[in-house]
Amino acid sequence: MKIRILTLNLMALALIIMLPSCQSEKNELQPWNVLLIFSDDLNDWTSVLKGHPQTLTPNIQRLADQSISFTRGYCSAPLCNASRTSIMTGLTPATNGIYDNKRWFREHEKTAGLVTLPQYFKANGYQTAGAGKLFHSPRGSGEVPRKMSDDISWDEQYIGEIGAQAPEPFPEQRLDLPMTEYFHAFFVWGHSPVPKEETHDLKMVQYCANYLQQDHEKPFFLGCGIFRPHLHWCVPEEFFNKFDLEDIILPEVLETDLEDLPEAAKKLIKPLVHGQLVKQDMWREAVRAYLACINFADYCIGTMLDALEDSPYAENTIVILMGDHGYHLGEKEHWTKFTLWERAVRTSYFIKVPGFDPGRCDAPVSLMDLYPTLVDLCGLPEKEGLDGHSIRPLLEDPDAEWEYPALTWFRENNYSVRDERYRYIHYPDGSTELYDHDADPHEWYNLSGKQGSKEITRRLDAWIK
Ligand SMILES: [Ca+2]
Ligand SMILES: [Ca+2]
Repeated sequence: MKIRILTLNLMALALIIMLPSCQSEKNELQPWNVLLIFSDDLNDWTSVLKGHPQTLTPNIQRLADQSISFTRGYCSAPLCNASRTSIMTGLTPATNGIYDNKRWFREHEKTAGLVTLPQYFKANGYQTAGAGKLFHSPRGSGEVPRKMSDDISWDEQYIGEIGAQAPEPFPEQRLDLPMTEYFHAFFVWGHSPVPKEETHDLKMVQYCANYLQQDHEKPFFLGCGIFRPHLHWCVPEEFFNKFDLEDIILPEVLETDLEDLPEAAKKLIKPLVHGQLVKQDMWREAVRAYLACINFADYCIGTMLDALEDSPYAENTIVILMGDHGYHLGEKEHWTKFTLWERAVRTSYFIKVPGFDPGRCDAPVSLMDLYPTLVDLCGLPEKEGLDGHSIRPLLEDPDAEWEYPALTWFRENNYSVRDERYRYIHYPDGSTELYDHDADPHEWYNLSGKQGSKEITRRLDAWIK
């Protein structure tokens, strides 16, 4: 009898040892669920990162108060498709070959069979549900609507009308610009004609809220892709009314900022948009419209957090909130994304893990690190071949040693390396920029070629090579 009990005890011990580490510590409510919230084109204009002094983001603050807030969270590409493909595949654009918004990874031989982050959870016992804009699949053609999704990644989906840019706005302002169709069609802001409950974003959030009210036999991975503050900047009037146009503070700029930029950098800038906005006295209006859309996204996030808190999954769900890249609103006379400066590649990035202490982490991390991090946290088998690194050590101790810089590509051969202090940028013609964030948080003064810069640029460049 004694021998049998001993054998049973040994078996139990062996089982405990065999369980993934996260299942034996921190929290008895495992396996954990995952709630991944994207906010499209959200830069660092949150109350946490203080990218703009007037931003109103009480719900993001509420989540941050329970999370590790990454003050240096960077995309691997400063545009939707390439960034999201990198996040979802755990690979850099240099590895997966997806640098732009046109190529869809499922349509290319080399990447068609990649297993995405949610797909990997699906293959390892999770139920996956995706709502709204999580992927950025190519534009639909003819009668085929744009889906912004990857069917194989999800057990169930709510696509809604997110890709349609709707609800159709009543634009107060539509810039009359002699420029490309793209900007003429997109650079629009104004009040949305429908009440907030009827907006596509909140309908999508409602789907997620309903999902959280259901009983789920398996642990789940729920993706919630909020479309704002992406253009058009059209949200219900109440969100605009929170910001007095006369009082809007413009981003800080240096008049001579472009003078020390290489030609390759200047080519990325859209001075036409900026020039017209200034000439037509619309810079403030545009900033207000972006702030209104962030506040609307924050409202959606709050609705999502309320739903989680009122659900049976409040205590055992990992919550991630991230933008997919940063955003310029006139800095360096540039608008939108598509550059390698801090403005376009830094985004808001928060991860809440049940039982982990909240805090701030200043280590440079990549959004691409999310894949290995979630696999690690949830005790899934290690996924071979990912480019990112699990940031679990930083979630457990935000001051932990972290050796990796954040790498970003824009098209092939434009790339940037960011460590805790410096940003280094390299263009295809060999020209470079270097900024010291300790002295120059706005990246106004290009140190490339200056005394002492060579060693720093060589060290940072080696990460790409
Ligand atoms: Ca985006
Ligand atoms: Ca400059």
